[in-house]
Amino acid sequence: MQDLKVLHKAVIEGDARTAKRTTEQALAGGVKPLELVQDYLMPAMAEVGRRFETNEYFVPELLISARAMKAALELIRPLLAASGAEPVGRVALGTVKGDLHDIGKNLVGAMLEGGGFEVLDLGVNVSAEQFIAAVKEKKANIVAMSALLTTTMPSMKTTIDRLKEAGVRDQVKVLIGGAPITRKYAEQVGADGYSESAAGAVAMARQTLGLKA
Ligand code: B12
Repeated sequence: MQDLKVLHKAVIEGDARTAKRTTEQALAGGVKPLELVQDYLMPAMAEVGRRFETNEYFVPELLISARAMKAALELIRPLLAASGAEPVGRVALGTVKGDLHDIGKNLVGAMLEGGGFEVLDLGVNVSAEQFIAAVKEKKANIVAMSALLTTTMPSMKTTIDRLKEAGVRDQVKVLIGGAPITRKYAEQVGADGYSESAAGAVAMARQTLGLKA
């Protein structure tokens, strides 16, 4: 079994090929997909964030690290998905308007799929209207919004307000998350749930639908 620190290092250094190859080998060797995410990929991305904050990294480094993380996640995502059982709920998931960060959102989506939810991934820069359309047309019963920028957090409130105006707020539970989001903020904007992690998102989604955690 290879040393999985190689995977951690590959994401930090933005080496997508090594990240992909190491992930493939680890999965073939029986390492659990969730272990790869929680013990190697997420800590690596946290270190990338730390380097960015201390000006050791700039936007180009962020991008190549994000690409390496995605290369690994693409292999892991399908494995986290449910085994074909009836979905426990349908989630309209997206990064809010003005915001292009999608790594956390993708992890949340993968974890929700792993938790038995059907995920309608609306992508990034998602408007209130797009969330409303997913509720009305695709019958989503959870709206899950991600925001990484303090400047895009207000889009969450806008979406919740528009869901009310469209008369569908009562049909859905609203979950929010992303690095700048707090429980207090979730309460302020009238969301039904908040979690600081992708794993917590699954428990929160189940809880809001009244299912056992
Ligand atoms: C990678 C990154 C980028 C990449 C994004 C690539 C991509 N495809 O996503 C690129 C280079 C494109 C980028 C661009 C920008 N970025 Co940026 N970026 C980051 C960085 C380093 C990491 C974010 C990340 O992926 N984290 C890893 C994931 C796994 O964590 P996460 O997103 O928080 O998600 C977890 C939880 O929050 C939660 N979660 C997330 N969403 C949801 C949703 C729900 C419903 C739930 C329940 C939970 C949940 O679960 C996830 C898993 O546990 C952060 C720094 C940081 N420490 O956060 C800055 C950061 C977010 N970026 C920042 C900035 C300023 C920008 C730019 C404006 C830079 C620029 N000058 O152009 C642009 C904005 C572009 C735009 N319009 O969106 C700032 C934001 C500052 C602020 N106060 O708003 C940060 C904080 C860096 C900093 N300290 O200055 N960025």
